[in-house]
Amino acid sequence: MTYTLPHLPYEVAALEPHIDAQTMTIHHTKHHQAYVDNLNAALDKHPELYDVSLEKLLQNLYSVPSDIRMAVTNHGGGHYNHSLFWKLLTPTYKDPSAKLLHLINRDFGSLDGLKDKFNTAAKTRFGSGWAWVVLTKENTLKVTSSSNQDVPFDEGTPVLALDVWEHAYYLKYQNRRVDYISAFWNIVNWEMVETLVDAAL
Ligand code: MN3
Repeated sequence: MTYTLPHLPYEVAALEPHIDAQTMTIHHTKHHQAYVDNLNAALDKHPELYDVSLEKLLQNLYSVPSDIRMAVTNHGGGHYNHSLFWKLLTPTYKDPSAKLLHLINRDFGSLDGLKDKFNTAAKTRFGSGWAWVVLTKENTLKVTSSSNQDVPFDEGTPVLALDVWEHAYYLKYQNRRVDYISAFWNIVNWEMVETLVDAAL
């Protein structure tokens, strides 16, 4: 089965003023769509790989045929990351539950402790990439970042993600990546974070 662009779980303007409708529209229907199209174009050369989940392909890139490995890394990663990212945003913000906050406090001291580490990772990722919270194999929460569309599976299971490619913020924030990062905390879907943590524990 070829990959298709997932629907956004909210209207394109729903995350304003933090993420504007024009950025959402272009990001979703142009950038994300291009990752989907390019992933399909690569897998069309080895259609048996449509039967392997995208997660498995990305976790075992060395088993992907070398002629499409780079395309699967970049466009498969792009499709995977954006599909996750849209779900991690919400127009109806709610603080983390007591249960999730307990884990956050254990591993970062406080929610502000998590935010500080994450903000630094997002700010200092040079060029294009992502900031992440992952749940490690030892079941602890950890902040990391990755370049391009790489997914940090070697560090753990992604449970929170922020796209820091310029295409994610440039129309509204221009060079002010820091302002985009602070705005992100108003639209984080902590319920989804908890769901992802629960599934990985
Ligand atoms: Mn993007």
